[in-house]
Amino acid sequence: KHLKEKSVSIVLAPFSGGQGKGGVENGPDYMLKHGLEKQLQELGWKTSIKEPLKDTNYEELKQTATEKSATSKTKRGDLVGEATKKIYNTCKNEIGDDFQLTIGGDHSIAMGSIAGLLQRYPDAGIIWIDAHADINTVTTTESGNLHGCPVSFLMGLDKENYPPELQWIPNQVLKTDKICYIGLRDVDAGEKKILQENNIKAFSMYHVDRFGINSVVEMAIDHVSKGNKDCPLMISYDVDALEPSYVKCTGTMVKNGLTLREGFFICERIAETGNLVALDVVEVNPELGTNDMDILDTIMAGCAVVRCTMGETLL
Ligand code: HAR
Ligand code: MN
Ligand code: MN
Ligand code: MN
Repeated sequence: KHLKEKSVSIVLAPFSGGQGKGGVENGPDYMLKHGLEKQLQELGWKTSIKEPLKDTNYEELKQTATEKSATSKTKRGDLVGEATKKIYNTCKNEIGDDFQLTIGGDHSIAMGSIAGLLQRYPDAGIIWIDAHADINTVTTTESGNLHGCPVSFLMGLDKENYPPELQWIPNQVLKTDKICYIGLRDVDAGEKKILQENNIKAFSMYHVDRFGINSVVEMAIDHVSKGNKDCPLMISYDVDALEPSYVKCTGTMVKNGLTLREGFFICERIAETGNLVALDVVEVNPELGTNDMDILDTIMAGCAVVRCTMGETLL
């Protein structure tokens, strides 16, 4: 409906500064080596690759980052600011009428991909698949990791405390009633308060069990679409939403997650609306695998999320 042709821009976001573990910056490489681009071509997509972070010297950045942001409560603010702003500019200016597929990297990259998408589709609804709510503010975060904060930054919550490097995010670009979560099961006390106070729609694993995944996805689509049957939709997919026995190579595993089928069904059902315009796949960290099987499982799950979103299982 929204795309003129079946063409996808694959935005590579090999970035790990939103959290402390190395390796998640290799997610895009592993997924491409697994054949992701060819898989999309086989589904009839014209593909092109965008690399907003290609010329970034991270070693240099990391040095200044530790010095400059030593006083801030959030970690590596300038690193995250620099990387997400580049991703933002690419997503805002270089996607045209393509589907926007962003491959992370940790979930802080969604500050760039979602802010960018919302410049092109200001009305888009965001469906956030995750074990975590990622809505901590500078004030509430206990870890200081910015991958636990992207949603609050996109909403302009606690803006007076933003690290200066993240001031570029357009103010309140994401409205509190245009996002819906599925899969939550590890939400900090401060985050629960923010969700409640702002009336933000969230389906935890409890709701998945209570209503079943089909009803949950239906309610999520309805909520973010606000009565517009043509509302553009984006999925921001953290692979830690999935049950860790299938997805071990991710930085913050939480047990009792979505089954693989539930996780894929979410993508398939949203794809079926014909309204999808963008997808993030994040937190694939191949370096956290202790054997090749575990690594392959996680990469395969990440690639399958992309294919299910891009129409593989629709007849
Ligand atoms: N809530 C915790 C924090 O803010 C952990 C969240 C980060 N983990 C993620 N994000 N993978 O989805 O630090
Ligand atoms: Mn998560
Ligand atoms: Mn926790
Ligand atoms: Mn996340």
